[in-house]
Parts: sequence; C-alpha cells; structure tokens
Amino acid sequence: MHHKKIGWIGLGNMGFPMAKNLENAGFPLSVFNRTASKSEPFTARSEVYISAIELVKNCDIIFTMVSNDAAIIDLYADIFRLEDITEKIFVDMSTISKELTLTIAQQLKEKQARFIDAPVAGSTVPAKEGKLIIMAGGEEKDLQEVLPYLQKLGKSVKHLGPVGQGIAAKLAINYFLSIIYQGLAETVLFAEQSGIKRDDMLAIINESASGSGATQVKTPLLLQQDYSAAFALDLMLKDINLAKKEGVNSPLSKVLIETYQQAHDAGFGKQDVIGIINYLKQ
Ligand code: NA7
Repeated sequence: MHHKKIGWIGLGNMGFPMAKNLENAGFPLSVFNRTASKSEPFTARSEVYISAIELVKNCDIIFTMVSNDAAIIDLYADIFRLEDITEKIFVDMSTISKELTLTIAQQLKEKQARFIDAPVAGSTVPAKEGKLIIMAGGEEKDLQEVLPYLQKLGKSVKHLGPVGQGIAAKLAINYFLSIIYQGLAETVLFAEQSGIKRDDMLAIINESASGSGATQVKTPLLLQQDYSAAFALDLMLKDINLAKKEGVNSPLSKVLIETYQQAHDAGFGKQDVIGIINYLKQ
C-alpha cells in the first residue's frame, strides 16, 4: 500500500505537540517551521525542511498550524508558486478568518487541490495528549482521507459542513471561552475585594455548577500567578475580532473586544489569556 507522505507546517505552542503526536504514531512525517530551531527535535525521526515550498512538493497531505491570517497569506503565497499541486490535500488547523479560508479553498480548487479547515478546541495540554476537539469543514471524501491523522490529534472530529464551517464553529466556541475567562478573572477580583482568598474562591467555583474544564485549567495559573502562555491573550483578541467580522454583535461581544484590546494595549498580550486578570486589577 502506498503510504501517504504527511507534511506539517508550524511548530508553535500547538503545532509542536500535535506534530509530535503524528511522529509518535509512526507516520512518515515532514516538518517545516519558519524559525528553524523549533524543528531540531524532529531531526531524528522525521524529514526537516528549510522551505515550505519544498515540503509541499514532497508531501500528499499538508497540515498547517500557524498564528493568523497573515501567516497563512505568507505561506500560500509560496505554495501557489508551485506548478503542480493536483490532488494534494491541505488541512489548515489554525484559527483564521472564514473569508480567507474560503479564498484559499477556492484558489486550491482552481489548481485541482483540496482543502479542509480543521481548527481545534483545547490548548497545549489536550494538544500534547492528543485530546483536542477538531471542527472540520470540507468534502466528506477528503475528510475520510485525513481522518486517520486527525484521530491521533483529537478525541473527536466533527464534520460540520462545507469548507468554512469548521472555522465558524471554532469562532463560536472561542467567543464563549473569552466570556468565561473574563468572567472568571472579574469574579476572582470581586471576591478578593470582599476579603475572600483566591484559592478559596477558585475551589468554590470549581466545585459548583459554574465551574468547568475551562475554569479548572486556569486555576493553577491563577494560584501560582504563572501567566506564561498556553493560549496567548493576543490570540484570543484575534479570535474575538474574527467573530466580530463574522457578525457577532451581542452586548457582551462589544465589552469583550474592548477589554481584551485594552489588555493588549497595556502590554499583556503575550501572557496567557487568563492574564486578563492582571489588566483588570490595575
Ligand atoms: P504560536 O505558539 O504563536 O505559534 C505560531 C506558529 O505560526 C509558529 O510556528 C510561527 O513560526 C508560525 N508563523 C507565524 N507567522 C508566520 C509566517 N508569516 N510564516 C510562517 N509561519 C508563521 O501559536 P499557537 O501554536 O498557540 O497557535 C496556533 C494556532 O492555533 C492559532 O491560530 C491559534 O489561534 C490556534 P515561528 O516559530 O514564529 O517562526
């Protein structure tokens, strides 16, 4: 049987552990990252490329997990220079705009290539454990071809419709998360203002119906005051702005955009998203 050659572009906080899971599963893997040093831990078992274009040439299925629209635009500017990409499947797992998703998919189609948007819910811990939730948009037969790989990255893969619908679902779930994180930070600060210790309040939240996986994940960070990014505040700001672009126009959305933007402007953008608390308590 012909083994498909799998390419992975983007070895950031999310892409690195995800690519490692594919490597550990034994798939023939090729990797590329703009900053070459991040590819170093792959040299023993995978093929490391120093150009995205060379990787794409040599692979059948190409995953991308990069920051934002600008990164995807850069990468595809290179990829579209390739003469023949017929039948290749491109799977973008980044969170980018729906508009760009549809544009890239269309341009690939014109070159007889295929596209799936497959952004994820879950940050670095579920990424390491292969327990992400994957929201996919695209043709069913294309999704079937990439399913064996997606199943090594996630605990569930949901096919939500044509290209763009994965991103649509992702923007909705992250909108909810942005509410939870700002709500959690505001609640903890309110309780502290009334003399309730942070660890007591977090224990109450997590034992109560208001607790969730999201509050539990951020609890140790809030207690240890460790704000190194599992999911950077700037990435959340990007996602709420993408949701706005997609038409979210609720009362809360306006407040969220304003608060996360101000937290970014005040210099908290590189912290974890729960670092919103540091902005709010100023
Ligand atoms: P990170 O940890 O900020 O990683 C971003 C990755 O994107 C990293 O590999 C970057 O390469 C890469 N990148 C950024 N800009 C470019 C350009 N212009 N060209 C090529 N590669 C680029 O983000 P996460 O892993 O947390 O998140 C990834 C996505 O999942 C994001 O959409 C989230 O919202 C969800 P570098 O190492 O900086 O050279």
